[in-house]
Amino acid sequence: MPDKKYPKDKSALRVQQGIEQPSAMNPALSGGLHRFKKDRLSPEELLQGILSGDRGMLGRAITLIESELPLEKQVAEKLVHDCLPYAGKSVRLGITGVPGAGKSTFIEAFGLQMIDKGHRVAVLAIDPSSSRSKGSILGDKTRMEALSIHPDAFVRPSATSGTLGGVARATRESVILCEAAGFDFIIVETVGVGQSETSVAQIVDFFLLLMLAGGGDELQGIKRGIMEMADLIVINKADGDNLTKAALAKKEFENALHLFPALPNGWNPRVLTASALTGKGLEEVSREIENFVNLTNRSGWFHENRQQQSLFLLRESITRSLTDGFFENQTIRQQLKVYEQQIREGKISPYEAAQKLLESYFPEIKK
Ligand SMILES: Nc1nc2c(ncn2[C@@H]2O[C@H](COP(=O)(O)OP(=O)(O)O)[C@@H](O)[C@H]2O)c(=O)[nH]1
Ligand SMILES: [Mg+2]
Repeated sequence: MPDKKYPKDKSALRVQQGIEQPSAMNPALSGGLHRFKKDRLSPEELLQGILSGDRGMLGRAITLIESELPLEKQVAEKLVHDCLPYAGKSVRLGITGVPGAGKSTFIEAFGLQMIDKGHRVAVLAIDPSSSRSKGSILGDKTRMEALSIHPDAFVRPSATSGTLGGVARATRESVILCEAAGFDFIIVETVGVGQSETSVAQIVDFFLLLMLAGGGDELQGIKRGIMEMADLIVINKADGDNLTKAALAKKEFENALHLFPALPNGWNPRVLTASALTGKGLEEVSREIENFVNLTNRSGWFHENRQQQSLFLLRESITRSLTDGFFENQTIRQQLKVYEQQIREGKISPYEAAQKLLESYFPEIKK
């Protein structure tokens, strides 16, 4: 639904142009960052922009979050901190599925439906694989075109090639900024073939797995672990010749789900069929999410789960920083080589070597 009141330079599309550059690129060579440098905004101006719901400002702020440059990282950290009091008032939906399952098409249709219901919808599409091509991103942009330019939506595909932990952090902090900007329905899209969905599950409230019917292997390389995380499985492309196959697949997935242990929140994940193309079944999906939110709000689990996620991220972040610091330490690197040789020669047990290395790094743990 193009809206003449919102010129191109105000839409999320403008922001996306900078994303095709790796964020670690020399700023002097990168159009996006260079533009930022020329008319650099203060953290206060960015904060005000975000709080007023300005999507251009939101996009610039997310660029800072994704940046590897120390100065920009610093500004981003302050922004996230200042946005926290305004964040949290949203439903966070994670969507995963193999490439081609129809995630982008689904999000376009579903996002517009949620806007019709009065929501403001933000979409963060992440793919941690560095191999993701420019073409694929452009494909997503065209598949989410109507949503991208809608004044009540913000669409942000990120082709970041950072570490998994880094990508998860950037996504989580982008969610915070989107919420502070007044978006109350956040969709995080990931490709369901890697490990990214495990970290996305720590960011979202509701996890939707998008599947296809037929094609031989019913599980389509989706690991059992991912199915276990799903709060809802949707068989997409249930249209045209595909209807019977979709109904069959629905049965198969229902049977598979029966074998999984019950979820601690009392929720029973269902299997639905839908067509992102015709819009059929999308209403049921939104009703399912609504039921989930109502149920877990009443039981207190919704809030409890977010707290648990934050505590998990605290520990994970500490573990990562400690591990990185340890293995990057020059002294440790040298000692590690020596111990590795001794382990090969059977002179020392790996546990003893580990203890000695840790004592060398943290002298205070020595008994
Ligand atoms: N028939 C049919 N095709 C669909 C449907 N949803 C997506 N597609 C098509 O499937 C292809 C991949 O869709 P896309 O949204 O890019 O998948 P993604 O890789 O999971 O994001 C595109 O050609 C879509 O037009 C659907 O519900 N029915
Ligand atoms: Mg896609």
